[in-house]
Amino acid sequence: TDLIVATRNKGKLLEIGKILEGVHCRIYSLADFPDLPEIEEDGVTFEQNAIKKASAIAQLTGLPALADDSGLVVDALGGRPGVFSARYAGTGATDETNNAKLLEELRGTPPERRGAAFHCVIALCLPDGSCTTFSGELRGSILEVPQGGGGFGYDPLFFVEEEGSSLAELPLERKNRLSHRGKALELLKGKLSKA
Ligand code: ITT
Repeated sequence: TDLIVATRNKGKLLEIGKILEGVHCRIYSLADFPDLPEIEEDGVTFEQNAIKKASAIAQLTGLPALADDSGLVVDALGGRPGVFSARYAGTGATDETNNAKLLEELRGTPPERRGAAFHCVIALCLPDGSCTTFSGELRGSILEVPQGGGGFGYDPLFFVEEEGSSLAELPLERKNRLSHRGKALELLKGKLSKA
C-alpha cells in the first residue's frame, strides 16, 4: 500500500518518517504533489483539524493520507496556545517568535505553576472519506530559558521531568519513544500491522 504524509512541517515529517521506517508501505509527502492547495485549519479541536487535513489530501491524491495536528496546552494559560500553537505569535510566526511569546506570557509564573502538555492527534483517512484517529500526550513544564538545539517548535522550552532535560536536548529516537507524536503513531502502527 501507499501512504501520503500530509504535513508541511519538516520537524514533524522527520519524526513521522523515522517511526514509520519499518512499515511496509511506500511513503509519499506533500513535496511529491507540489500543486496541492493549502488546507485551512479552522477546527476547534486537534481531532477536527487532523481529520480535515487528512481527508482533504486523501480525496485530492486518491491515496490513504496521514495528518498530524498537535500543539502545546499550557495550564497557567487556560490551555493556550492549543490548536493555535503554530501561529501563536500571529501571521508569519516562527518557532523563535512563538517561543518568545510563550516566555513573555509566562513571565513571573513560578516553576511549580508552569505545567503543560503536548497533544497530538494523528488521522488516517482513505480516499472514500473514512477516517481513524489516534492520540498521544506528553506532560512536562515550561522552562524559563531555552535549552538544546534539536527538535522543533517549542521543544527547547519543554522540560521532561523523567529525562531531566528539554525535548530539544534529546536525540530524535529518544524523543519519539516518549513524545505525544510517538505514542499516537505507535497506536497507528499497531493497527496497520493487523490490517
Ligand atoms: P502541518 O499542519 O502542515 O502539519 P503545522 O506546523 O501548521 O504543520 P500544526 O497546526 O499541528 O502543524 O501546529 C502544531 C504546532 O505545535 C507546531 O507548529 C509546533 O509549534 C507545536 N508542536 C507540535 N508538536 C511539537 C513537538 O513535538 N515539539 C515542539 N513543538 C511542537
